Amino acid sequence: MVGSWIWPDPLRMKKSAGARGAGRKENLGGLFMKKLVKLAAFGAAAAVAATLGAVAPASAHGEKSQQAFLRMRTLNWYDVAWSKTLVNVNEEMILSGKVHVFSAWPQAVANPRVSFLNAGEPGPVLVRTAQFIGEQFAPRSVSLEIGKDYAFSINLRGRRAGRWHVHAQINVEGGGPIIGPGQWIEIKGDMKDFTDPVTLLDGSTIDLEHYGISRVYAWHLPWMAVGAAWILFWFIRKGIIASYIKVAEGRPDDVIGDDDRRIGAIVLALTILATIVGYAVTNSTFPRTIPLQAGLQKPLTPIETEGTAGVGKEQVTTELNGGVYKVPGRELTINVKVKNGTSQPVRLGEYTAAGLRFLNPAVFTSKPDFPDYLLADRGLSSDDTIAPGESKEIVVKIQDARWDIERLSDLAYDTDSQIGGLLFFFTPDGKRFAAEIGGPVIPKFVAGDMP
Ligand SMILES: [Cu+2]
Repeated sequence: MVGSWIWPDPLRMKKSAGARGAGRKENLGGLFMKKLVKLAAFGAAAAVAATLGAVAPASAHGEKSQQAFLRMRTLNWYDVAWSKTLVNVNEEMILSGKVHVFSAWPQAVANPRVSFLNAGEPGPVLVRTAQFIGEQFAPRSVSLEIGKDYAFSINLRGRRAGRWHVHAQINVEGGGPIIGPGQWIEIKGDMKDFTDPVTLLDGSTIDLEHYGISRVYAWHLPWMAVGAAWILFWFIRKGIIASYIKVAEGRPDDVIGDDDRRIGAIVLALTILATIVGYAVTNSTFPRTIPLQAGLQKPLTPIETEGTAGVGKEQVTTELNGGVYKVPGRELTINVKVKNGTSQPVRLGEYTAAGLRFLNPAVFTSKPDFPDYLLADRGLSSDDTIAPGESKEIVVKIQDARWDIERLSDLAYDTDSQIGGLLFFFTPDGKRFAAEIGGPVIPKFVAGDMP
């Protein structure tokens, strides 16, 4: 559909090119057609740009496109919770949770030496007003240590009405965003009523939502107008690609005339003048400013919860003794050597990886509140009880369609078919102990029991 607009009739092109070659003997009709074709092409390009802009807010979950090993073997999210799923514009909610930094962090991903906690949302539909790692206010990038656990919480405030998928997310420098579990949040009200009051160091309060907005327009609109005029001028008068070819061939004088140079010099002078005047005016209007605080914040205190660090001396440790991933059945069977270093018997209740939770229904008698697309509440089976002080090899079966839907089954096609994640063990009185699990499993592509 678009193609027929962009590409002019080849015969006509040939004719007009020939006419130019014969010494600019184009008749008025030919000239008119050429301009029309160029305008049509310009319009089509604008239409394509507008369409691309309009389809941008897609509803898909990008995390699925990340490789299975990346999601299972980098950050293991757990206890992620959204304090509300329905908020009004201006209402606060808290996204909190814990994250375990996987010990065998994959080589292909940069270490989380510079990491930034964030909420993954489709644009600023909620604004962050504060965030904490442990007890520490953590608005900047932080260093996360391999093998440690961290608790986090993000204060969010409703801004744009709608139904949005909101994830916990940590951006790792050199590794990209690592996305945690997501939940649908409904925001009611009108963005027009949204305010974002912030108290400055001098005690005055401003509304960040509207602060300095006229300056933003005043600086951007003139530049955009100049840029648009520049593009339009070259497009209509000489053609951008034709001009580029001539300049590339070393014949800039064919394209750029004295008038062009004059206008260029005037625009350059105006730009420098605008910058100097703008700088002076801004400096005198705001004599006291500090630069954006962008350094690395450290050190952070990891948490010592029931996480893999253990509580006090009590700890459950595990070791992966091989496993099989049956692709047709979406079933992972792993042999795990468990050492119960606690004073009570424990049972395996949950396996979590890439934000997905596979629960043992024998331990979880009621369904916890968690996004359904990530919760396989009957996805894990394991019958063994491990006595205090005992070491025992157990067989764990993890089976659910979510393996496939969330594309963790892709691990069968990864360059190293390794799983990762956390196992949660529970004592009879409900105390929880986490243990990291990870290592290679063998993918199996045929159903049945044959090897
Ligand atoms: Cu999502």
